[in-house]
Amino acid sequence: MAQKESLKEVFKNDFLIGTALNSFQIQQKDTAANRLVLQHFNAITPENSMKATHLHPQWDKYNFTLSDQLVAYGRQHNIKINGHTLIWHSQLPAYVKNLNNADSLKQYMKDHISTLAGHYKGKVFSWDVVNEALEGDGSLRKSIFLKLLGDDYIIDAFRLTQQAAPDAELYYNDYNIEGLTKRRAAIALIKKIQAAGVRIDGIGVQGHWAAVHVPLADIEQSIQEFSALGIKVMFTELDLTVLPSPYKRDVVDVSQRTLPNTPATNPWPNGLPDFKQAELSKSYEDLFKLFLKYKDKIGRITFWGVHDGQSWLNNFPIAGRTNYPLLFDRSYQPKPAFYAVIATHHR
Ligand code: 9MR
Repeated sequence: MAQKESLKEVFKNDFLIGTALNSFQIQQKDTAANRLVLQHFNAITPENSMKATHLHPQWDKYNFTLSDQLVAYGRQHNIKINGHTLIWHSQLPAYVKNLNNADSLKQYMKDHISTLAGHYKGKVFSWDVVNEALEGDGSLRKSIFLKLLGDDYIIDAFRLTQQAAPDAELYYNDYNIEGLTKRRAAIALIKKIQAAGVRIDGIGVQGHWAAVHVPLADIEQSIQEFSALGIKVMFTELDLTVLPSPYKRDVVDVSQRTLPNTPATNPWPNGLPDFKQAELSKSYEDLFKLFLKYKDKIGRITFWGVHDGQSWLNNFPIAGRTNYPLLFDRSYQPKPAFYAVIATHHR
C-alpha cells in the first residue's frame, strides 16, 4: 500500500527533492520505481545517460535517444532536470582520452558543450558543468583536460555552457568537498570562476557518506562557506552506506578501485537488522534537520537512486554486496529512514 506522505510535498517550501534515474527507469520499464518518482520527487538527474561515453560516443556522433526520453518525462510531469555532466575525467570515450594536443581537446570541449547544452536549451533546469575536478589534496585533478588545457579549462567550460544555455543554472559538482582540504580548494575554484566574470550558480556536494559517520560539522561549515560566495548549495548524490568500510577512514572515495567481496564485508545479504535500520534513520534524521536549518541556502537534495536495489553501492567499492543506502527498499517500500526524514519537518 502506498504511504500517504510525499517527500516533495512535505519539503515543497524548503528545497527540491530529487532522484537519479537509471536507463530502465528513464524508459519507464521499472514501473514501481516510476510510481515512486511521480509521488515523491520533483527533480531528476540521469545516473549515466548524459555522460560522454553514452551521449557522445564518437567524435561526430551523438546519441540523444535515452536522454531525450528523460527530458520528455521530466517535462511531462513538471519535474526539474539536472544535466549530469558536461566535463568529467571519468566515463570519457577513448577518442577523447587519446587526444594529444590542446587544439583538438578544445574543439571537443566546445562541440560537446555547445551541442549538449544547446540541444537541451530551455529544457534542462541546471547543468553539472564540471564534475570532480579536484584531488583529495585539493590540487586540480591531473585529468586530460588539465594536462592539455591548463587550469583555465574549468572557466572555459562554464563560459561555453553559459553561452549555449543562458537560462540554465550552472554548477560545480564534487565529492568530499565538505571536508576542509577540498572545501578550501572548491572555494578558491569558485572565486576564480567568479573573478573571470563567468557565471556559476551553485555547488553540488555529492553526499556519498556512511551512516553513523555523516560529517555533520563539516557539512554545516561548508553550507555556510559556500553560500557566503553568493551561490546555492545542492546535495546532489545523497546515499548513506551501511556496510563495513574497507577503507581506513569512513569516507567513500568514489575513485577507489573495486575490492574483493568476503562474508565479513557483506554481512546482511537477506535484510538489514533493526539496529542498523535505526542507525540509518538517525543519520538521515540528523542530516535533514541540518538541511532544514539551512533551507534558505539549499536548492535541492537529490538521492542517488530511487530504491536500494538500484544503488551503485551494491557494487562499489566491492562488487555484489547488498547495501541499504536509500529511503526505499528493494520492494519499493518506504523504510524507517523515510519516516524519520518526513518527521524532521513536523518538529
Ligand atoms: O551511479 C553511477 C554508476 O552507475 C556508474 O557506473 C558510475 C560510472 O559512470 O557513475 C556512478 O555515478 C557517479 C556520478 O556520476 C558521479 N559521482 C560519483 C557517482 C558514483 O560513482
